Order: sequence, then structure tokens, then C-alpha cells
Amino acid sequence: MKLVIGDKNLSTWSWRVWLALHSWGIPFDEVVILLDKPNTTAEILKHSPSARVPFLHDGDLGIWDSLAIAEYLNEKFPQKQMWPADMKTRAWARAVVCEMHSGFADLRKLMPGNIKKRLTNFDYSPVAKDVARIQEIWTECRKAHAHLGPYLFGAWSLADCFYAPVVWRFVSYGVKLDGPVREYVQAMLAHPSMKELERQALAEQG
Ligand SMILES: N[C@@H](CCC(=O)N[C@@H](CS)C(=O)NCC(=O)O)C(=O)O
Repeated sequence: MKLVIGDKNLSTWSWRVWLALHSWGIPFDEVVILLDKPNTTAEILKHSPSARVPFLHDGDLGIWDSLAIAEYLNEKFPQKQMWPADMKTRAWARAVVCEMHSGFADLRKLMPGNIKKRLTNFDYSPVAKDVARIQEIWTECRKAHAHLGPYLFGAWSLADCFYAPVVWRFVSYGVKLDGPVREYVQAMLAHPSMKELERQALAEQG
């Protein structure tokens, strides 16, 4: 399989799928296309008809959109258990992932993902509603699953891959973190695949 992604430092949608492949030990080649360059769209269009990354090549199949790719990986590698095993828990996990996938536009706009960035005193009050809702999601997930492990649904799942970009946004923009939210961010930053992605992003030029 070959994954087409944007910069390791910037491409939040790419992070989700890269984390899924890396964390579940699925071998893949990668093509990195730098975003915000004059030829970015032309380069992406060589792979993806949506002019967006991530895009996954698997033989003669091509899939775009991070959620469609994640669901494909889940079906292709059922033994990896990317979603929680219990049906009701799985439905909850998909609900929070879909809420992330289709929402929080204000937060994305005001606080673009950038692993290298560290701001103090950033005024995130214009997106306080988004920040509060995400913290509510994390707190409720952690409350119900803390006995099973440190991630949203206990064990590492696709839900964590989809919320990883917010973890870095909260760190980059100095969002105040307390209690279970703080613990979750710490657990995420300590995950080996999160650390590897961070290492590669910090090493990236540009
Ligand atoms: N809903 C899409 C969104 C993909 C997206 O917007 N990707 C950005 C990069 S993070 C992109 O390709 N931008 C194209 C550009 O900057 O020209 C997904 O989940 O994959």
C-alpha cells in the first residue's frame, strides 16, 4: 500500500491515517506532498481526484478521505481491532469520530494544526464552544473506559487517531487542560506512534 499525505508537520487529515497504519504495524510506502506550494494541487491531483490528501493506493484501488481510508483499513485488517469490540461502544466511537470529521470548523480555522508551534497566551475564546465540546467528549469517554486503558475507549482505537490532531492543537495553542483531559493528552503524547510522528514533523524542513 502507498499513502499519499501532506507535510508531517501540518497535514492534520493525513495524521489520522498515518497514525492508524503506523500504530497497527501495517507496512506502507509514503509519498509526501508539501502543502501551500504553487504546485501542491497539481501534485495531489496526480493521485487524488478530490485534490485533497490523504489518499491511499492499494493495488488498483484508490481511496480518498481519511474516514473512508480508516474504514477500509478496518475491513482489510479485522484482526487489528481498530474499533472497540462491543457494538454499542463501537457506535459511540463512530459518533465521536463523525462529529470530529464533520464539525469543529471554527477551531480548525483559528487553530491550524502545526506540531512545531508552541504559543502561550493565545486567545482561543472565539472557539471556546468547540474546545468545551471536545473536552466534554474526552471526559465522558474517559470516565466510561478508564478501567480499560488510557485512551478514549480504553484500548487505542481509530477514535484516538481522529482526535490526535486536537491533542496537538491544544498543546500548540496552550489550551488549559485539567483532570481527565490533561491525562488523556499526556497518554496520547506518550504513544509510540504519536512520538514518531512528532519526531518526523520536527525533523521536516520548511
Ligand atoms: N475530509 C477530508 C479532508 C482532507 C483535507 O482537507 N486535506 C488537506 C490537507 S490536511 C488538503 O489536502 N488540502 C489541499 C491543499 O492544501 O491544497 C479527509 O478527511 O481526508
